[in-house]
Amino acid sequence: VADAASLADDVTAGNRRALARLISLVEDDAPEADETLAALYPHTGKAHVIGVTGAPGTGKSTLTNQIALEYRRRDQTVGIVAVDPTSPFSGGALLGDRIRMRDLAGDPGIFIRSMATRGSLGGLAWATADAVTALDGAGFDIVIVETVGAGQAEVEIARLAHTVIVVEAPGFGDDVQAIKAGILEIADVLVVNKADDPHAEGTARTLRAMLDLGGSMPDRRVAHHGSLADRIEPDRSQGPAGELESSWSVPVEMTNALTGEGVPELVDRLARHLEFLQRGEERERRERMRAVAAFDAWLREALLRALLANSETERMSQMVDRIVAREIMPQQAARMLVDELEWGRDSRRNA
Ligand SMILES: Nc1nc2c(ncn2[C@@H]2O[C@H](COP(=O)(O)OP(=O)(O)OP(=O)(O)O)[C@@H](O)[C@H]2O)c(=O)[nH]1
Ligand SMILES: [Mg+2]
Repeated sequence: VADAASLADDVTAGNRRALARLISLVEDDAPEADETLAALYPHTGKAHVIGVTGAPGTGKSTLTNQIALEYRRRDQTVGIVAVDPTSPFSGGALLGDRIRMRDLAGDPGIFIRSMATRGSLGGLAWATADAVTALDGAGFDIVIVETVGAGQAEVEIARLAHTVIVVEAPGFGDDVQAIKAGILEIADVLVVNKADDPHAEGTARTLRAMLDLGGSMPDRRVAHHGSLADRIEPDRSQGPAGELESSWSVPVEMTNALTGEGVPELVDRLARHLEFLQRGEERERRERMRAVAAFDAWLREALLRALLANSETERMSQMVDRIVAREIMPQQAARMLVDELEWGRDSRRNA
């Protein structure tokens, strides 16, 4: 614990090696990681966390590089986490990212880290959240998380980021089919990158039309039914987003990430989105929803661990036998196992 506290101190003091070490601990899912993050946690919550997502090859890394350079011009420090869920299969892509981000190398106001975990995509999402906490605690003004838009990962990013940039690229002409369903819903800012492409204007027009048609998008940041959110914040977590949410209209920006054209305007937008969040209760609403979602997920994890630690392997094995023999259903077995625990019975009485 003393080690964790001193590592946390080093991180908050701006020691880059300590920060790198902490993120490695996070990636390895080491026990010291949690202790260090816990010590760091009171120092967090200051960074503007920006998610950059979109289909492969749309220019997310190149654009992230430019956004970071623009923030540096504005005297803001920037931490970057590049997440590649497929990295175990394409180590080369990460190397490519590192090379493209070379403009930023050597600048103490920048910290870049590619995340790779051997675990599941879910595990990667948590490791990324912890890396964001680490960068936030290290005092970076801006924390950018780049992920390939791959289904659930987009939603996880939306939970993590204050501002979500969805990057699209032209080249599909005006074909709306090419725009992945669902991804528009998590965008706070849409970017058509590769503005040098003759189809870029058309793509931007199509996106603007889609946004107009969509009206107020359902907020996908909501938690699922049967979650902690249902109990704690039934009004906030379900149903249409609040008035404030709908008062932000998603802009479509055009950028050329090779030259940096359009990037200052994009960064202005990001700043305006942060102002929007801070104006009303929107930031507070999002913070609470993030807190509830994280609490809910960890609660499930902790409960399962406690249950497994307190249940006889033999007993569980018997239950599996009975399920296979069709004497009891899996849900009955689960209920029975919980009921057999002291605290399981208590919780039922209180429910
Ligand atoms: N013409 C043009 N090419 C661009 C632009 N931005 C990026 N590219 C190129 O598009 C390719 C992909 O760029 P990346 O930045 O790696 O895209 P990415 O979205 O990070 O890719 P993944 O991380 O693999 O999903 C590279 O060859 C870039 O040089 C742009 O604005 N215009
Ligand atoms: Mg990339």
